[in-house]
Amino acid sequence: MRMSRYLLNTLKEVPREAETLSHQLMLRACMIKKIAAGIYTYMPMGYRVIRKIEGIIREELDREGCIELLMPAVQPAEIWKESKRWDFYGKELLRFKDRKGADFCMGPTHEEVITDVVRRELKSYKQLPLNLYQIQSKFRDEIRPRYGLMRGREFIMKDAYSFDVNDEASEKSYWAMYHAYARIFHRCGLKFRAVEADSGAIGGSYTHEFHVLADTGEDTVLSCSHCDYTANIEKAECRKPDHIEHGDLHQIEKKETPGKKSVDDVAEFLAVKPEALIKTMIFTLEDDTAIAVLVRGDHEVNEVKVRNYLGLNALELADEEAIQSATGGPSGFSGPVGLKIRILADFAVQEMSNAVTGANEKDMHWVNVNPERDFKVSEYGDFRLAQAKERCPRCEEGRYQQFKGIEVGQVFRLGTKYSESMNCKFLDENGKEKPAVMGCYGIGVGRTAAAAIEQNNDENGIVWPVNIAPFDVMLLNLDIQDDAVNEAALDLYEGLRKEGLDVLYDDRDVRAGFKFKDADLIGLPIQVIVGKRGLKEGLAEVKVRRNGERVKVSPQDIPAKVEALLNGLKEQEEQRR
Ligand code: 9G3
Repeated sequence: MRMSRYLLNTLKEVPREAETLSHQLMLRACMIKKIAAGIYTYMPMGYRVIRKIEGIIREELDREGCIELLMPAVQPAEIWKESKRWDFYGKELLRFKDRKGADFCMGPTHEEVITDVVRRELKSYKQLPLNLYQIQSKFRDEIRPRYGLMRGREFIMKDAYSFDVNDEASEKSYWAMYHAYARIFHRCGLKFRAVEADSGAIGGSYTHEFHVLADTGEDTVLSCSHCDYTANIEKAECRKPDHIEHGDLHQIEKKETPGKKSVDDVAEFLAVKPEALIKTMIFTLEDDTAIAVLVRGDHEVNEVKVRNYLGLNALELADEEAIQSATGGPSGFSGPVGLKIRILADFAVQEMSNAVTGANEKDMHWVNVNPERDFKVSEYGDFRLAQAKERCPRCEEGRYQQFKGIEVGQVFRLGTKYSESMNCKFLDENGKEKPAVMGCYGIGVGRTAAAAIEQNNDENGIVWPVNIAPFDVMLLNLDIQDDAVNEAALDLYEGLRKEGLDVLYDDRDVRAGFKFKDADLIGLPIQVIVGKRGLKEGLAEVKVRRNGERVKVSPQDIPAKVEALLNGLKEQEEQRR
């Protein structure tokens, strides 16, 4: 492709609305153009990356026996009413009426549609296992779309759905997709982790998220340094603390702590360590009852763990009024002593003695508070956020390491949630009617491209992994006024394409320096540079974008040299761990 004929106007300045690096670079390299909040046009070069990622996904899923189809983006409300999700989702589900006043939504996901498709086709267990997938635009009306393709409102997702005769078969499908995902992300040249994630209140089922490691990732992931236990911080389990033999329990005493609310302020004022405090969080449940959750002063409540323990879909921190009515005192001075509401406490609280807690009274705290003597805990559990460096709950040697991740894929066990509610059944070998056991699997295609940039860049721009680069080679002609150089450049252009390589030929009438900057910004893996000076020595130059390595080669050896360099890069990138 010739740059002079292409649609690729790079930007020198960083657009101010772009907060993350990948968003800045995608805009500067003219890969995307925003048309509305969270809604983008994939510009020609950006779309080539999308197509490369889709190609890898298709190859790996087809190899697994998955079958591609394409479902509608517009979905009728009826099937969402069957699955009882029409009233469950709020404004994130973009709804509208057609000319006859019928209700529709822009599909944010396709469980209902695929279950409707399969229930019409499925009769016998002999048709299972079945794994159908599509690569399709989704729409989720995010309240704050940001970071470009990372959190858009309309985005391209590969979503797959598996149908099996029973849980055991469904488990096989789940792990087949799990390993297919690992192959996909390795081939995309990404360093990633499969992470045990929170599967919501649905007990028993589990899910893994695939995170690309990047400091700008929004998710926090904890991974054991020794065994391979890796979990999203929302789910990461905490090792139960070792039992501590208490010393003697002192007399409880109320102390004035004027205006001291935070753990650090109270600890400093009373000259104790934060871990001597019991932090009391008051939550209101869906039915407006209040509960208290206690954690040690140096720990944080893990709301997802509490919500799942209670089997709730929603759980929120009590507001001032709810705190007042539940504890009798203002926020910032809450404590368990004298509380009439249900109290959950993290295991670490069980090992505390002579602790400090709020006195449910303005500017007052209790000291020498002892669990069971001074307050009753209804249940102890793992209710806190795990932290880096603490011991792994799964093995004896390891400690948690914390890293930031960008979630690019998810694999879910769905069980019969949709097949029951939407009557997607089959006759088993005994002629008995059974609901299909389902799984669903998503990859954010645009988000994978953005995550690849977050993980592959330097001060000059993008450094594309070979397998998802929009082109293989950037061919720079430094002297387009010179016939000999033009002829050599065209020969190279043809020679490289004959090797089956995708070439972007910078034949623009601009200064060399400008071409070098653009080549580094756009980030193709290999640059081939042809100019008068080099040709005088009968040489052209090859530059590897990732490490800046340059080598002068006679033009006729360039295609083979480039092919070899690309294969070497591919090798390294696919082995990334
Ligand atoms: C909605 C809206 C937003 C949503 C959903 C439904 C997330 C919704 C979860 C999933 C699960 C899997 C198949 C591919 C992989 C993920 N956000 N989810 O169901 F109506 Cl507005 O989408 N679906």
